[in-house]
Amino acid sequence: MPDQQILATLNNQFGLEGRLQFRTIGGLIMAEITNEHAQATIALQGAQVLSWIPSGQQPVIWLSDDATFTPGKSIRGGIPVCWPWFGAHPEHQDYPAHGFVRAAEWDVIETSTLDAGQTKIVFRLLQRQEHAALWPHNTELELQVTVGPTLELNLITRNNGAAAVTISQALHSYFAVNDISQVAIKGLEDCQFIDALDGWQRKVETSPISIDAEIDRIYQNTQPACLLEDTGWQRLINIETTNSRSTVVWNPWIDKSVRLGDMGEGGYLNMLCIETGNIADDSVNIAAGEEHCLAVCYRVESI
Ligand code: TA6
Repeated sequence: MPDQQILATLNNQFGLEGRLQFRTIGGLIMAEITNEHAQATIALQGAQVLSWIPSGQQPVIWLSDDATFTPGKSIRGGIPVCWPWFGAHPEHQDYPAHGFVRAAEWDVIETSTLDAGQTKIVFRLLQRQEHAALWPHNTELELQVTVGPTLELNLITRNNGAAAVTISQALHSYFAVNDISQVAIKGLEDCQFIDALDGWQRKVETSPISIDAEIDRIYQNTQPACLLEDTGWQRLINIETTNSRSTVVWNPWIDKSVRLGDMGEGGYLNMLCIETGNIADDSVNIAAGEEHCLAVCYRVESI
């Protein structure tokens, strides 16, 4: 159970009356946000958004019914931050998949209410001794999250070191869908993708994507926008990105869900990952003293 003193200090320093308070779920501290536009929950571990529910809407972000909230263990669902490498580490297979920041405790450095009533919270992860063996670089990471009629995330990498660094990254978003058989992804047509289920072969997308089996694809050189059409819930989720050239599409379906063990009963039927990032050919080189900002904005509209 997190230290009650830490909780009290967080609420004193960063709580917003009636809009943002910190509390614990399982072994983790969460920021609970409620404003006139939406509700959201964000874990300090991984600065991981776990839910976003615009007023009068179905949840947009999916969280597994079997998710666990254990320090140091990544949470199944929400928006995990994959950084500074996506997937398996290129050289060290024993390094944690998707990097180490999703299991690290981030600091809250700012909270505020914006003019139109949105709630903004900023998290930071500075270089730490415990991560040095995995990532011997003087970098700092900041995630700005704005909760309102849209959900906006800005992931900023600052290279405070004397040498350039190369990263791959993703905002590994799990979207909630009414029924996986009634969705389509549009905007990735004609893009090349790496098929992680077929020997990492490179192929080209020819049509809007519908899902009827396990899928795990890394689309390269993608456009700044795509959308998730959910005819079951009669809505479109618009995904607008900045400084992102890769999009990952993932659903574990049945067998992989069983192997993962925390997807929940039939969870794969109600989630779809569409991840905004820079991966493989689109990895990012950041010069000494420079910074890079990966941004995404989710906007829901009825159809
Ligand atoms: O983003 C897709 C992916 O890389 C899949 O290969 C799958 O492993 C998924 O991420 C989940 O990874 P995790 O480490 O959270 O189990």
